[in-house]
Amino acid sequence: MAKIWVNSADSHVLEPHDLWRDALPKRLADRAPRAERADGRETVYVDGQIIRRDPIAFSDAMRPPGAEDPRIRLEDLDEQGVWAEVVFPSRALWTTIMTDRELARECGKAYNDWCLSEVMGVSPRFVGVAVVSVLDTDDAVAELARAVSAGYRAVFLPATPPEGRDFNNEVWEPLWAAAAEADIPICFHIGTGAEQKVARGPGGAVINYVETFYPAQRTVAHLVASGVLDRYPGLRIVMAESGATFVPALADRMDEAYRQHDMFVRPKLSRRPSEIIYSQVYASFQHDPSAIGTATALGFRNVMWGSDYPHLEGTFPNTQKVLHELFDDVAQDVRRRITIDCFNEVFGVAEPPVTV
Ligand code: MZD
Ligand code: MN
Repeated sequence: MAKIWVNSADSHVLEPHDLWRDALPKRLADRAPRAERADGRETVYVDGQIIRRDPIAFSDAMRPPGAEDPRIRLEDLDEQGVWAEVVFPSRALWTTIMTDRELARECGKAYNDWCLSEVMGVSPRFVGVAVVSVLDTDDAVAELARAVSAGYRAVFLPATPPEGRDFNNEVWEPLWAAAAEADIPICFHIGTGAEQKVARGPGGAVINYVETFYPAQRTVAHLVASGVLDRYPGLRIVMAESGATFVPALADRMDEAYRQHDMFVRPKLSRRPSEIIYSQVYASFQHDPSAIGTATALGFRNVMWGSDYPHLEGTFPNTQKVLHELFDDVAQDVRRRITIDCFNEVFGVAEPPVTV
């Protein structure tokens, strides 16, 4: 089968164990995210919180050598047919559940410096996302400016905001303004927040997996209904690993609410929620056939494919098989939009060597 070359809007890098120990003073490094293994399970400690006990087999299944070594990663990308990829953190995701402002700020900065030199510095095919504080907007704005001047073209936020800082809260306003001013997208990744295992017992694994995409829907609803995206029409947001098929349904529901509950709606928007969503909201998926129908039948064109390398939820090592199953019967312009042009529109042009 001919190789389908694509760009990917979602992947992860596994940070070295000693990243924060080498970068931060001991009083902070001791509280940075760290994983310990015992009795076949992995426990992650973050500033005194114990937040994850995954069977090691699960964690190890997400650690092909390319997860930690960008040069090996490039070999995997070439073999899988992925040209450029947005790279999210792994352990640094846990900065989003910290409660200490200084710790969150310094761990994020250390990650950003490491990713800039050790990942993005290896190849322009890696588009890193800068971790900014979710606890303090001034810290977040300062780190966004520092990261952008260093070469970052995107910032990361969790789809689950900290308690008391919902995304419709005006406390975030300076960050929205700064991202719009810098003309860089904000990438909200799912699976953040302190606990992903909300269900136990029969069906638990599937229920928990589905639960992780609700915060993405909530984030879009908050940022659109509160007028953030209306106030900054150039600001783009990306829902990473959330799937994309929910977006038109959410847009319809928000239009219905905006119209039928008009007497309660504030702020009034200059455009219908769906118009804002269809122009400024992007979302990535890995395997969903319904995501393509969303683009072709429902006209939501901000659908981005993502590999989620190296995670189990991703397509590695079967990316070409997945891409052929998804796109072999799809018009070339639609395939190109979903696998290359959307990425280029949001993250800057990265043209794969061969675009069939
Ligand atoms: C980033 C989040 C994603 C998820 C969570 C899982 C399935 C279960 O009694 P019990 O505790 O053993 O419960 C039994 C049960 C089978 C119900 C439960 O263990 O649901 N296990 C695996 O953890 N599912 C929902 S899926 O949260 C989005 C996708 C899987 C990888 C994921 C956990 C990653 C993410 C995301 O924040 C992280 C990270 C660094 O990589 C993995 C782990 C950790 C969390
Ligand atoms: Mn991901």
